[in-house]
Amino acid sequence: MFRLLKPKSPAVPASPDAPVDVESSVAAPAAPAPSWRERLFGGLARTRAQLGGKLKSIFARGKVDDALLEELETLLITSDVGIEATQFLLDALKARAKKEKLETPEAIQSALKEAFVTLLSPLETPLAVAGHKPFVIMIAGVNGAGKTTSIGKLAHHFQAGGKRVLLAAGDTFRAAAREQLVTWGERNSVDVITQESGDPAAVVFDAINAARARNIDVVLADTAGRLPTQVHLME
Ligand SMILES: Nc1nc2c(ncn2[C@@H]2O[C@H](COP(=O)(O)OP(=O)(O)OP(=O)(O)O)[C@@H](O)[C@H]2O)c(=O)[nH]1
Ligand SMILES: [Mg+2]
Repeated sequence: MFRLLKPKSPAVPASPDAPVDVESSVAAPAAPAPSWRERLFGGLARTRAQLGGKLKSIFARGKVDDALLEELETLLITSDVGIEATQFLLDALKARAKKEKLETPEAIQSALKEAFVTLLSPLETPLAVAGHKPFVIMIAGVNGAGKTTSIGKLAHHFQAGGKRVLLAAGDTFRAAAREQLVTWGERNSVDVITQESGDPAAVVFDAINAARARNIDVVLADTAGRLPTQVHLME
């Protein structure tokens, strides 16, 4: 019932939706095209420059007053930090400012950084996949959040740790999603279980059966984008 796509050639992981540089393949020798890593870090540098610039101007106020907290709140929420986490960070910064008189941009920045570390470090636990075989990870989330890209990265990570990986193309909502995952599979030399059409659950079911038969350690299942608050879609 299912189609198994064998990887064509091993290669380094790269963004499947990266633009194809047609010109460089036909034109006379030109400057080498930037690698995937260079393009990724270039994109991240732009984000960092924009966000960092805004943060810098907020910290430059030099004291934790209502205006600073308000600007910081807006920036955190618009950067998808989330309401609860933003409130935690603002409260922590306010309490620290009251106790320690934060009066320089550096002191405010370092207090915010520590509040972030307090918030995030309990979540930093190793992902132990040895307890189940296959260990199945279903990636769910909002459209465009980076699910399929993360699957590519995770596949590479698990393979580097000596695990056998299989991908399940459970985003059956649009054909391009399947092709995107297949490209990631090719880049990591990992098999991808797909179906021409149909039910995401059937694809994942097939993938798990295939994984059992082939002694696979980890199955990574892609899904179509959806809001986690849409309970019926999540179910
Ligand atoms: N800067 C940055 N971009 C990312 C990251 N992960 C993914 N992207 C980019 O975000 C876009 C969407 O990534 P996908 O992996 O296709 O997202 P998705 O959640 O699978 O999207 P849907 O399948 O449409 O719901 C692509 O252009 C990716 O290159 C990341 O960690 N950082
Ligand atoms: Mg996707």
